[in-house]
Order: sequence, then C-alpha cells, then structure tokens
Amino acid sequence: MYVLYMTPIRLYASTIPSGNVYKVELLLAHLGLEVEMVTLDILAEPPETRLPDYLAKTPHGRVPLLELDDGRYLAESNAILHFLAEGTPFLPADPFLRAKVLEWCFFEQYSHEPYVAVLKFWTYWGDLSRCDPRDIERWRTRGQAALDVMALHVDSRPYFVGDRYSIADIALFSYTQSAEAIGYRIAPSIANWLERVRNQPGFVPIGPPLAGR
Ligand SMILES: N[C@@H](CCC(=O)N[C@@H](CS)C(=O)NCC(=O)O)C(=O)O
Repeated sequence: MYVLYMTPIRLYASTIPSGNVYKVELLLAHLGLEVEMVTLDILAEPPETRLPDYLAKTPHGRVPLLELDDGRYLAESNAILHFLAEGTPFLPADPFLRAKVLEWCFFEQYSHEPYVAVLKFWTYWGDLSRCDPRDIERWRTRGQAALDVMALHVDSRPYFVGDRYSIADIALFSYTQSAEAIGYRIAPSIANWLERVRNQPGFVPIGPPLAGR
C-alpha cells in the first residue's frame, strides 16, 4: 500500500481503449488504487471531450484527466504518471534519475506517440484509406526511428532508467505494445522488454483495439 498526499477519485477515459489513458490505469493497478472511471465517447460528433462541461474541467479537451478529492484536475498522461508515482518505487528519488525519467517521457510524447499512436488510431478507428499517403509514410518512418532508439537502449539494460521498472517504462510500453500489429518492426530487445513489463506484479492488459468502436 502506498501513501499518496492527495487522493485521486476519478479518471476520465474514452470508450475506445486509449494508450494514454492506459498508462494511468496500469500505474493505478501497480499501486493497488481504485478510482471511478468515467468514459467519454471521443468518436461522437462532437466528441464528448469537446462539450462545455468537460472543457470547463480541462480546456485542452483530452483524456486522460485525473480528478482529485479536493476538486482539482490534472491532464496529460505523463504528468499524471509523475504525480501518482511520487514517493513510490515507480519514480526514483535521485534527481538525475528523475530527470532521466522525464527525458524518456518527453521522448515518448515528441518522437513516439505522435506517430505510433496516430497510426494506431487511423488503423483501427479512423479510415486509413482517407489519410494522405505522405502522412502515413511519416508516421511509419518516424515511429520506426523512435522504436529503433528504444531497441538500442534496452539492448544492454532491463529497463529504461536506473535498471529498475519505472513510469518511463509505463509511458513507453503503452503504444509500443501495439506497434508490431500495425506494421512496425520490433527488435528482439524490445520484445524482451515488453515481456518484462507484462511480468510486473499487478500488470493489467489494455483493452482490445476494436472495443467500443
Ligand atoms: N498528450 C496527451 C494526449 C492526450 C490525447 O491525445 N488523448 C486522446 C485519446 S488518446 C483524446 O483525448 N482524444 C479525443 C479528442 O481529441 O477529443 C496525453 O498524453 O495525455
């Protein structure tokens, strides 16, 4: 049991399984914490994430969104991971290692998620045939480049930071686990690392890709 200085009570998620929401669900499962789940239809017209009631909670209008028992809200998956992991073994105490965790979380949001997650979205829930082929090519080459960087890193170490499972692994695992199914090459070092993550105590799987469609 972990002592958190603020109690999260509610997690806003989407009807389709979102990798960004899943990161938070996975950490909550590791921590043994339960929160109320509120699912929003992000494929509706307009998406439920863009209705005034939700925008009043988070002007960016995205999931995940964490609600605390004092009425405050926190958006951005990796910020939520940092908040929930504070004081737990999933976020190192050492300042340099904490910065390394941030390094990988920024990498995930800038060099990985914008390509792998977007290709995943259009493959399962959008209409890939309506996408500009140059966009698809960019998602493939840049997503692959990110996966190759990751493969090199975990070739010589078990986890991304400090030889210990942390929220850096959770952030990167979320969309990487779906990468092979949508056509990316997964090196053996990545496959082994994915397996190490799946073997962590309290691990929960993400929902199937076409759920909630
Ligand atoms: N950088 C954000 C990305 C959040 C995001 O793009 N969420 C998507 C689901 S994965 C969403 O809310 N889409 C609905 C919408 O754009 O209205 C994070 O890491 O939380």
